[in-house]
Amino acid sequence: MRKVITYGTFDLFHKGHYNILKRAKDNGDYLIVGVTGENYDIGRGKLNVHDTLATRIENVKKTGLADEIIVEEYLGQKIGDIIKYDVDAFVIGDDWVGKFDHLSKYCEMIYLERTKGISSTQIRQETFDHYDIGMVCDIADDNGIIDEAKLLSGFEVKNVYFDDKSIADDFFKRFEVENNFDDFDEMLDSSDIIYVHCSVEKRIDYIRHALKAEKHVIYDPPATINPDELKELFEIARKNKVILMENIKMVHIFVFNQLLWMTQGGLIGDILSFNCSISKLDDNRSNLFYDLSTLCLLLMLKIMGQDYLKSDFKVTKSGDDIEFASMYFDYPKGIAVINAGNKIRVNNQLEIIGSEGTIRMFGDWWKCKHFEIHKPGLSDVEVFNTNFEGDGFKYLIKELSRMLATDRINTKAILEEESLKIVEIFNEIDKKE
Ligand code: C2G
Repeated sequence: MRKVITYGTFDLFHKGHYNILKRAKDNGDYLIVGVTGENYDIGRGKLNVHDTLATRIENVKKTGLADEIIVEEYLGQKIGDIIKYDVDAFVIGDDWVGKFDHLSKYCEMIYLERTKGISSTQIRQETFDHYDIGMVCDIADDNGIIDEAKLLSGFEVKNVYFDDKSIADDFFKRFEVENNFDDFDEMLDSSDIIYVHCSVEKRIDYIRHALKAEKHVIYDPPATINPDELKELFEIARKNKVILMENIKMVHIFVFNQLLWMTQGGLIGDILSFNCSISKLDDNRSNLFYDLSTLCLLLMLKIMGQDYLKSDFKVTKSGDDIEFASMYFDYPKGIAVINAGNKIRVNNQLEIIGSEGTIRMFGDWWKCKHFEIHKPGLSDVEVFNTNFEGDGFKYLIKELSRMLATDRINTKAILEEESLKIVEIFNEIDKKE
């Protein structure tokens, strides 16, 4: 019996998919179809997948061509599958020509011509809504959104409004955006989603204005350091049924959930100490301290909770700008210390000490690419990793697209509670000075 294997995502199942399965089956007696798992697709940058794994498997099953369906979960699995299932031939479309030649060591490699004129990408473009993103900025930087939005079909940064017109030339040297508006209202009219990317003191007006115009908003947090103003923004968003989403990418990355699982699930015992530091010296925006410490505070609140007994802050300022602050929070079972510097360098790192182990993250820990668990007495270090290029904006937009597609504004993903608590902390720091 000749066994044939083929793989695919089979999203929005179409004629091209059917044809390749049919020809693969005709190539032997027994057909195994590997359908890609969701995490595998996300890991290989295929973020546009619309159908769930269950639907995609069901669609393959309905063809009646597959004798066996398996799930492809990780890079490299194909080699193991060929050996495990004793496969004679591997079939794949010719869009992959040359990419799998190394598998000819294990079985016959067959590339078949793709069916012309049809693809999942094309169906997605024709079927689903399109969202034009307009961005407000006061520095010649996009935080990664321009390139990363392109990875999700239906999303594109089309418009820009410069809060500071003098940065336009620098900006256009680095990025291509179709329309540059002189007037913010005009940009609002031409955009479905607004990304507010400017210094903290200017954010609230743009956000409020965009929400009142019933636009979805992504903003660099904090929106303000006044809790009443933030509550007002939440209210407008709710009333106008639009999404108000913090640009905090780490919460949309699966390593972040693993970190919560390890800490909240008691896997390193009681948390005795949470220590995290962050600094950024190459950004001249005023009061960047608030942006930087938002990341630290969010993680602290997620891991240690909101019920600390007391807090204290030591702040070093230059004029109105906070250069460095040390923040201290006394929890019933542990202590959290956060050091955030705008002009004063500290090593970026995170250490969470539990009664049964320590978690460490180095470098740009807020990207949540990896963390280590050190267990007392064990020489082995457990490492949790995720592989992605860029800043992670694509995962945030993916989440946004999920909310838009299901018409469900997921406040858990929006971090409303934590954002408010963070702004309350900032307000306290501000009052203390
Ligand atoms: N295909 C085709 N004609 C089309 C579209 C797709 O023959 N018009 C084929 C592809 O070449 C592939 C299969 O259908 O062999 C599944 O395509 P996708 O769902 O796009 O999956 P893909 O991303 O190509 O994944 O491990 C995954 C595999 O490497 C392939």
